[in-house]
This record gives sequence, C-alpha cells and structure tokens, in this order.
Amino acid sequence: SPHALALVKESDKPLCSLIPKELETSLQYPNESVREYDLKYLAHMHNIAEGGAWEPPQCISQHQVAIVIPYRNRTLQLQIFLSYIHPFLQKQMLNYRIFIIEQGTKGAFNRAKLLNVGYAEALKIFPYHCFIFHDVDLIPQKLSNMYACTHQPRHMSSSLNTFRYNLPYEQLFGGAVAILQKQFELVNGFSNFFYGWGGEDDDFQSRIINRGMTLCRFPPDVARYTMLSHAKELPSDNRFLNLRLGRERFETDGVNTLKYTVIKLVYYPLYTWVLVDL
Ligand code: BGN
Repeated sequence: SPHALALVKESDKPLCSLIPKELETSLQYPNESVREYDLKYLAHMHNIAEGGAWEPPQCISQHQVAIVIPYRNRTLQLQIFLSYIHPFLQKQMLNYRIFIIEQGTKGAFNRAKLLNVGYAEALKIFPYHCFIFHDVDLIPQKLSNMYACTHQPRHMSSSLNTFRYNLPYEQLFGGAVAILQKQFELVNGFSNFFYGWGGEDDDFQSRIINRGMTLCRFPPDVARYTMLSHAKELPSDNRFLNLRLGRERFETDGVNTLKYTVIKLVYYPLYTWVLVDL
C-alpha cells in the first residue's frame, strides 16, 4: 500500500515480503475450551497493542488491514475466535486491528449496517487500505489464506465445513470477505436496510458486480473454514423485497447515508470495541 511505502522511507526497517514463506505449518484447531485466564495473557504473550492491534516488529507490513466483526451476544465464540485469530494473523505478518462492532440496541440484528459502522470507525483510527468483514463464528484452517486484499474483492470463506466444503451458489459473498478501501467506497459500502438474517451479502455482491468488479476466491483447499456451532437464525421475511429494491438504492443507501450513535468505544487488550446504537 502507499502508506507502507511512505513508512519505509521514514524508517530503517525493510518492507516485509508480501506473503511470508513457511505458511504451511498447520495451526492447532481452535481450542473450544479457552479460559478467561488464557485470554488474559494472550495480549501480553503476543505483544498485542491496546485495542487488539499489532504489526511485525522487524519489518514494515505491506498490508494494513482492519478486521471488522459484527457482534451481539456471542461471548464464547468471541473468546475462541480471538484466541485463535491473533496468532494466525501474526504469522501472516500483517499490520492489523480487530474491531468488534456490537449492536447495543434490541430488535433485529443488522449485520450490514454494523459493518458500515466498523468501516467508518476504523478509518478514524488509521488509514487502512484493506478491510476484512468477518463473522465471529468462522475459523480459517489454512495459514496460506492471507488476511489481505487481492486486486478484486475476495470471498474468503468459500470452503466451509457446514456446506461440506462446497460453494452453495456462485454469487455467494457472505461470511468472510476482503475488499480494498477504495473499492468499498466505490460501491458505497453495504445497504443499511437489511434487518434480520439473510440477503445483505447478496446485495453487497450485486453492488460490486454493478461497479464492474469481479469476485475472486482462493482454491478450496486454501479457503477452508470451520464454523463454530450455534443455533440457526430464522431468515428474515423482508430479505427478498430488500434485495429487489436494493438494486435501485446503491447510490442512495450505504456509507454515504450512514447514521448511528456510538454508545461506547473501548480499547480492550484484544480488540477495539464499538458499542453502537443503530
Ligand atoms: C442465502 C442468503 C445469504 C446467506 C447464504 C448462505 C438470502 C437472500 C434471499 C435469496 N440469502 O440464501 O444471505 O449468506 O444463503 O447461508 O437469504
């Protein structure tokens, strides 16, 4: 990124390689019985900065990545995810920060709007050039699945255990995706209209295609994920209508019309927490 190049000029550190070598070593499957105790020491053991941020000590990373996670009421999954993802991202030598964007209000969950909020709040902290929008229940199995941006927006979680490692349909762009900041701005982010489960990722996909971009994916053996188990959500009744009307709203609904109130913003040891009233 331009930012990394600027940093290199100012510092005596070299650029890190785009993709570190030796990413083959397999990681421990997420330990589902993480204890508060382990989490307490994770930040210290892994030199994580306040707010769940890190960058390689020996070189300047070429990837400045904001990992944005929509969240409500999934404490155990969040603990498992955090304990797994920090060591994972550090092996990839990224400059990253984890954002947990929590819907503080009752009523239907609005995943897409929370992701827009994460985008806006992240840019107030650092000029991230790459965004990863990521569900808290997804655990990447391969270190070669770089948490960085490709030239085209990338569907990351395309090989998922719960779908028997098959892509259910070609247009699927849900779960975990990577997109350049410029591209996100160009498509006007996500729609803010999708309350409840389903469709918001399909709408985002059409925004991307509508702007002349194409999706990309890594091969299935790289894009391999395990989903942490939880009760299934009931799909929302409005999702079909929102999807249909959404096509007319790409320009008039998105990050350019985003309105929300931050209730709390806390730099926790393992993540930046934004509690938001949508
Ligand atoms: C689709 C959902 C997506 C979801 C995938 C995978 C809709 C829109 C109406 C057709 N789309 O069916 O949001 O990510 O399944 O679970 O419900």
